[in-house]
Amino acid sequence: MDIHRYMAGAPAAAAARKPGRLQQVEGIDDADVWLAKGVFAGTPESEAAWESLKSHPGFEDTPQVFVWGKWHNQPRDTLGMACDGCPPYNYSGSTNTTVPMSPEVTAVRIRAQQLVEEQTNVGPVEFNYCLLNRYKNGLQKIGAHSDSEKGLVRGRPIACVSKGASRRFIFRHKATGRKVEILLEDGDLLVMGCAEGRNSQELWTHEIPQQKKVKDMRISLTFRCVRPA
Ligand SMILES: O=C(O)CCC(=O)C(=O)O
Repeated sequence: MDIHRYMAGAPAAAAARKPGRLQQVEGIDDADVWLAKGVFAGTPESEAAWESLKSHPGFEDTPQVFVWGKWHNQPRDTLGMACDGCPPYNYSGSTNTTVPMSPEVTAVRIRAQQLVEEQTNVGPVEFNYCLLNRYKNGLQKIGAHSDSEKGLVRGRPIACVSKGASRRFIFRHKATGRKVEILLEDGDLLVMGCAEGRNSQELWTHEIPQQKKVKDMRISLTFRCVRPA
């Protein structure tokens, strides 16, 4: 397994990375997957979002998703937040409880959009939906899956901002089974590209495994471009 621990002070690969810039994840050579360490660590907009989401009402506990032809429990809390006019988004067979996007999450969305436009080759992006995942502790996880692109604008990336506890994030190549692992820490921005020919969702699965020693909460804000109805 390729393990890339892109942490401050870590050796080799991490040392060569420019802090705070989106860069291709090493070990993933056939798809676009970019990571920027710490760009949302301690920023006013991300801290306000974190504070508001930790106890935000309306999260659905342990939603069911349809993966590999079966329904599975997903031990985490989820909530969708949508911009005005965004149609309902169907995530892996289930439509999440969705509320209007809060001002705090909107501020993170706008900054994430800017970073993606400035530091990748995907062109203009308009994220209009955020699927929030709240993992109360390391017992909560998300199994190996790739995000259904049904209902999303074709070729648009998915951007994920991590807040709170550090968690392992494992990519697995669908054809070869090869694994690439990164550590997602507070403030990291991960961008999974979906451009034709380098589509990370088509070629790789991703997952967050259980880590029993992790006692703290993590929340991910995953921004998507939902196709207008
Ligand atoms: O929490 C994360 O960083 C990953 C979430 C995820 O895989 C998803 O929303 O599809």
